Amino acid sequence: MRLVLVLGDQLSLNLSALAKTDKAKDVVVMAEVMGEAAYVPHHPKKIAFIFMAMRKFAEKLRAAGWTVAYTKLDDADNAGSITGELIRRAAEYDATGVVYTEPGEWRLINALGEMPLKSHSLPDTRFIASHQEFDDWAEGRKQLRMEYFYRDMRRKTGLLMDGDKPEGGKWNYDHDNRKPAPDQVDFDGPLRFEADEEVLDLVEAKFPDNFGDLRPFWFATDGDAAQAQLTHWLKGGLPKFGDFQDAMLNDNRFLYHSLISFYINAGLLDPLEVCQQAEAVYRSGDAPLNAVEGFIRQIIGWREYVRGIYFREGPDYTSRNALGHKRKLPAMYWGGKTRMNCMAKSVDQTRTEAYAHHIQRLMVTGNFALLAGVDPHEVHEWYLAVYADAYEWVEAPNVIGMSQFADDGIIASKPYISSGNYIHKMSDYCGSCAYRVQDKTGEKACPFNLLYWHFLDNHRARFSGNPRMGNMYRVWDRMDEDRRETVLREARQFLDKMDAGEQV
Ligand code: FAD
Ligand code: DLZ
Ligand code: SF4
Repeated sequence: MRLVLVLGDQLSLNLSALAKTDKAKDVVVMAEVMGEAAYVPHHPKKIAFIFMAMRKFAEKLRAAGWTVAYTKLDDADNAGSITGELIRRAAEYDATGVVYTEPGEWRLINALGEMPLKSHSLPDTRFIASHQEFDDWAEGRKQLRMEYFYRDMRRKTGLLMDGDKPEGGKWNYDHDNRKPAPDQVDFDGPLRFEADEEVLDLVEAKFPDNFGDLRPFWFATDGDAAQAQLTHWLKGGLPKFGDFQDAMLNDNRFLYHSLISFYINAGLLDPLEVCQQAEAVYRSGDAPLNAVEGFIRQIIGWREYVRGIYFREGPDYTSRNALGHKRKLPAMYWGGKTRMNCMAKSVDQTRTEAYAHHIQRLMVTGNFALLAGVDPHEVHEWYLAVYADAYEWVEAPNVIGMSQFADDGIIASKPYISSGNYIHKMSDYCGSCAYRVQDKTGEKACPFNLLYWHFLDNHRARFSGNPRMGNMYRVWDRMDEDRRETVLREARQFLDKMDAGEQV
């Protein structure tokens, strides 16, 4: 008999390792281990979500006829790591080897590869593009533009296609999206589900100092509940998803977002089925094309594309630092007080929900870290820890590549930076901030305004030749010299204050 490893983010009945083994003979190994629960200080909600979902999935496997050797975190004989557990179970069951589906992090791929057991790794077939397909697409291209990859995925899946043409005549309806924050949100956010109290008590006892609120815990922890959340959102959230995708509000954390990344990434929902359900809503006339195309693009476009980049670029991707940034991650990321309302709100909801939506991650916390010159590896470890949907294959390209430009432009053709203006346009944060977004210099100047020019000035050699950034340099160069000096001096003063641990 063989052991079949099922990891905490592989909770799908159609997992390749399950499909290629025999429930009459083989034994599934699932293990809650410190090695996975503590390699970064994960948000307590993320740990609880994974443990609850793993326990329910083990029951589902047993009901389907599998033998499951399940180890709880506080079991006395817990070996503490995935490989340790496999070695222990191999001796217990006299197994001839281990079959597993490729994990989503190089760290674990390498550990499994070095294990002193006969093992067989299978591709993770829960994605639309295989590694080979992505590499074939990428080969020989000067720039790996997501948009072209996405079109191939549309053709491959047949989603929103009208014969061999894109539905409606255009591949991408982003032009119709990105409206500023609405006055009223007529969708009541995600469904809330009951928690497993035993797991909550366990996580509370074992991870008392991790950043993040464990309670109230509301995530879905099995496939049926995750589907209920999807159904709820397809009806109430999808129709306006496109319009307000980039909006941010003080008093609404979720707007029209789907809140399904945790579920898809852990295996509770299948990405292709999710998109097919969204397309059905469009076909029945209940959601407009701009919303549905925008949503499907995030999943078969961005999600697949970032995974392709992670595996193509290899294990050193997370240590890249093309801009040479060295600053330590400021205390405000761990809840330290800040006068910047946009940062305070984005971090606060990260602490309570283990969730922030895309624009908060990209244009608030990511933008600030990049403008302030924070070491991208520290930024990467923060995102990997604090979001319940974070595993390296998806987090690292978004952080190292898209947000921090640390991969030197593989994902983003220019850095995602902005002054306070963008945040002001897309949110109501600035109205209740101690800083003034209109002020470019002076005591109350919005820090994003100061740091924006400071960043451009610092990286002139790298970016002034970028055709998409020439305009910004021209504006900067046209400012009179006194003003430029004031901006740079005030930016440095701000950074010095922050580094000294003072509240900024
Ligand atoms: P929605 O806004 O409703 O979008 C629908 C779905 O599209 C998501 O559930 C997700 O599956 C997919 N999606 C959207 N954008 C992306 C993207 N850029 N990459 C991959 N999938 C995408 N997403 C993660 O799943 N895990 C991460 O660790 C993660 N880290 C991020 C870090 C940064 C700096 C940035 C800028 C983005 C990150 N994202 C990550 C992408 C995106 O922010 C989240 O997928 C999204 O916010 C999840 O919320 P939602 O389910 O409500 O998504
Ligand atoms: C994230 C996570 C956590 C917190 N705990 C476990 C665990 O105890 N057991 C497990 O099998 N998986 C866990 N995971 C998910 C793994 O870290 C994930 O499978 C790898 O990082 C690869 O994506
Ligand atoms: Fe953020 Fe600046 Fe607006 Fe304050 S004024 S909320 S710091 S963008």
